[in-house]
Amino acid sequence: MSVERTLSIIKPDAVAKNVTGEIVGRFEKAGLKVVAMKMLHLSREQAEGFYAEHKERPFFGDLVAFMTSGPVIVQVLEGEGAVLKNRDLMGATNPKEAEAGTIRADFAETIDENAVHGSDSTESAAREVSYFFSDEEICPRTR
Ligand code: RTP
Ligand code: MG
Repeated sequence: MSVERTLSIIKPDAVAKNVTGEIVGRFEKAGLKVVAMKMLHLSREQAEGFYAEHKERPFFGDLVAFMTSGPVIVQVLEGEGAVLKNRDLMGATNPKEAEAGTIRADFAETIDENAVHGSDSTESAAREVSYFFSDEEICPRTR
């Protein structure tokens, strides 16, 4: 497994619940390093562009409405196998099916408001990281 980068979004429900620190703590405890981080209130255009792959799905409108309902925290996480590691920490898309101890099991109740996003492959990670961050905004961790 090699050192990878992945994009994480702490979604509006988790920001509203005031659990962003606990969620970042889980990434850090698992050995992922934050190399970029910012808070944003996504515009409709930003949310639609980000989730463009889902634009034909029945839930697309609700997803965009939710993602623009309040601020989010977008982060680039770096580490060995970061993409899969983050997906494991997040748990299943539907919190009711998420394994105990995962972020979605602990902080989310519904599939529509499920606390976090994480890139699902290194290819999506590259696209998603550059969707939110310029090269100058990413800070390589030297220690
Ligand atoms: P994400 O992209 O947010 O990390 O979530 P994911 O990979 O686990 O799930 P994905 O299939 O990419 O879906 C993106 C988001 O759309 C909402 N969704 N709703 N009602 C539904 O059946 C449904 N399916 C997906 C979820 O909020 C999901 O995170
Ligand atoms: Mg996805």
